[in-house]
Amino acid sequence: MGAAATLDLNASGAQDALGTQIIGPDARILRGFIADDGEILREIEAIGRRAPFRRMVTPGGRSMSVAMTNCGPAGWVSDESGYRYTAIDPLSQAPWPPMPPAFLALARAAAAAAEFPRFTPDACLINCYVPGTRLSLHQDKDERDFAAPIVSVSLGLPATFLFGGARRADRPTRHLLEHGDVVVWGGASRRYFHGVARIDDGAHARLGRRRINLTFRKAL
Ligand code: MD3
Ligand code: FE
Repeated sequence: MGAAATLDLNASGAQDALGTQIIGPDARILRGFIADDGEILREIEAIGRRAPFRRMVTPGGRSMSVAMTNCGPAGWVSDESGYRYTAIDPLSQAPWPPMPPAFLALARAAAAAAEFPRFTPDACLINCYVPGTRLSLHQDKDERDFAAPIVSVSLGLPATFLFGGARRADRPTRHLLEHGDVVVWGGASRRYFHGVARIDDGAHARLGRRRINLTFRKAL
């Protein structure tokens, strides 16, 4: 996409013919990017059997409302001693399940569509929300490589994504994320504050009373 088109979309918040919406510097929502969710959903269930979703504890001692697991060489964990990436799942003491080829292909295709070729994630954090859960405003700062984008995949119940700015006080814009939407965050947006508003009650045809979000990262 040329510079002029980019500016147009930024100014209007409009969507191009391919369903791409630009919401910040190098941040794009690819609406309905997932053509076929079957294999992705089967892989999530398989990962959840080997590395069950669990509510992690923050360094402040509070249990997060979102349940999490990981796949890939590195997994994000939080406990009393802090946030970090580990090769080993602390629950099983085994490596995190490998990143399924279908996950890697999806993350790469989305990054390439958002003009980040050669994205090779080594971590996939999988968040599971039930109605009533939320993710408060935060920055993702535990990765080593801030030049790499983050690719996020929304599945199941819809959510309102809160997209702030470089400072916590920056008022967030709100963006509805639905099943099959993929968002790519790079450039300056990569360091912006963000969160997820409380999930409304409801049931999704494929996932029931759940929202699952995959975030692909280059952590190591
Ligand atoms: C913007 N997850 O896991 S995904 C997270 O829907 C997280 O589960 C949310 O924030 C979720 O850390 C939002 C979109 C997302 C992920 C990482 C970002 C947006 C981001 C990093 C920087 C800026
Ligand atoms: Fe985040």
